[in-house]
Amino acid sequence: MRWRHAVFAGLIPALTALAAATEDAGISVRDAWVRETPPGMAMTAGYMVLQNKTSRPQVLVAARSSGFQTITIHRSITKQGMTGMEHSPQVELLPHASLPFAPGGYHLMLLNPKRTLRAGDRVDIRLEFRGGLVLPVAFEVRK
Ligand SMILES: [Cu+2]
Repeated sequence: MRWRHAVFAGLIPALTALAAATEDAGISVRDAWVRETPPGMAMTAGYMVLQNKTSRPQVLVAARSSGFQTITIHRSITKQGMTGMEHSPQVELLPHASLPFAPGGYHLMLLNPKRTLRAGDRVDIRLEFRGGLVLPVAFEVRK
């Protein structure tokens, strides 16, 4: 029986790699928007609904855009009646689940926009996931 185990041990990693390749497109984003910035405002926030259509967890690890100096992933939290924000180095999406980035919760913190953002403008942001998947998303600027 020992040789059979050896065969299975060799097969399983190959099957896993195949599944990863076909499921990589299984993350979608909807309702992506960025809050309008008053002139001189050095930061704003981006919101969206992420949906993981795959059967594996997916992990958002970074967001980048040529329109901002820096983008970090934040979460608004309330502790002992005080509201603040904390940096989230990564956000895990559970299999077959959606996760909202919304006021009062997760958001993309967008620092130092290179131009004033007005309602109706479009902002392109690339979302980077663990494993190398990059998802370009067009965010609409809203009031
Ligand atoms: Cu923030």
